[in-house]
Amino acid sequence: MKLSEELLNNLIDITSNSAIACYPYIGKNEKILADKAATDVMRDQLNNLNINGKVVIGEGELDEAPMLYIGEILGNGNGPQIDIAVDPVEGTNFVAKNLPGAMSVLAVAERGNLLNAPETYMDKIATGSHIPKGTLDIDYTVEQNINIYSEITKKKNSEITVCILERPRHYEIINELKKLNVNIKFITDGDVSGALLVSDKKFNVDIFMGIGGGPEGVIAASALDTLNCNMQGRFLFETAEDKNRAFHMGIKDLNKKYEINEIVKGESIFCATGITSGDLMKGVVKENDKFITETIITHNKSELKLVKKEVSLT
Ligand code: VTB
Repeated sequence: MKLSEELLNNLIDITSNSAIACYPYIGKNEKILADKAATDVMRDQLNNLNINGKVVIGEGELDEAPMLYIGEILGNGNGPQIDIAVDPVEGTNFVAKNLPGAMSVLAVAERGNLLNAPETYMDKIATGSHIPKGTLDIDYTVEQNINIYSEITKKKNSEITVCILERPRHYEIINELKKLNVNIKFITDGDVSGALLVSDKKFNVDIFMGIGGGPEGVIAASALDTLNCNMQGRFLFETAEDKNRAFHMGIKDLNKKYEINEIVKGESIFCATGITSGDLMKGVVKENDKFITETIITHNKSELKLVKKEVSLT
């Protein structure tokens, strides 16, 4: 095991502190300030670690983002070579409007093991570990996927729930699901959390599908992989410029359908602290002279662990 327990604990501290940095902005309608507060803390603290880190999923690219851009080198250089995916605030709208489900997220893997994802969309499908790998497929119709799922699980359509981002681009899928009498869990943002809902029966989500952010897809895959779940993804490019940029990031086949093990390889850690309370964990709570945070962490085929932390106000 190359990713150490020490690194794991450091990551919990960092996402906790970046979630706390966001706390003053909850419900203030200031997405950019919230994101900056969390990003600054995450960046500073990652830079203090004994790692030779490289951001592969970041807050934009060098020319457009002052912090945590793709390709940025982090850490003091004295430690393992790792790839880092950062999402200091997953669900900036949730923080701005004080809605459930915002979290601060980091994922790491050994160097070269996390797909470099461009800032573009990704078509995704994910299921839990009870479904054999390669069973559902983004290239099948909605009906085919539902039929296969129903056959394997012996669930009627009316007992199946699909989670999907509520967007006009999904109207066709949504109509199809309605026709099939499948239940829908709509999410307005935050499709990292949405995808993770397939990881445990208690969340009552059978399948996650639809088009969301590519970087969010890679981050979700890093958690789903350690939990033995399934995911497929395919980048979608709107403009020639998008395609060109992706090509230069090393994506040679722009139509490639990625299996989860091509998105994340080997050992990985996924670490997310709640900013506002959601399905996965509670948000930051301020109590007298301390903050209380909840973090979920996965590592190397372990269970999804929930860690509570108390951080004193200084
Ligand atoms: C999703 C969601 C994000 O972007 O990836 C979504 O997880 C996709 O983009 O929280 P659109 O909003 O354009 O559909 C977010 O909502 C925001 O980054």
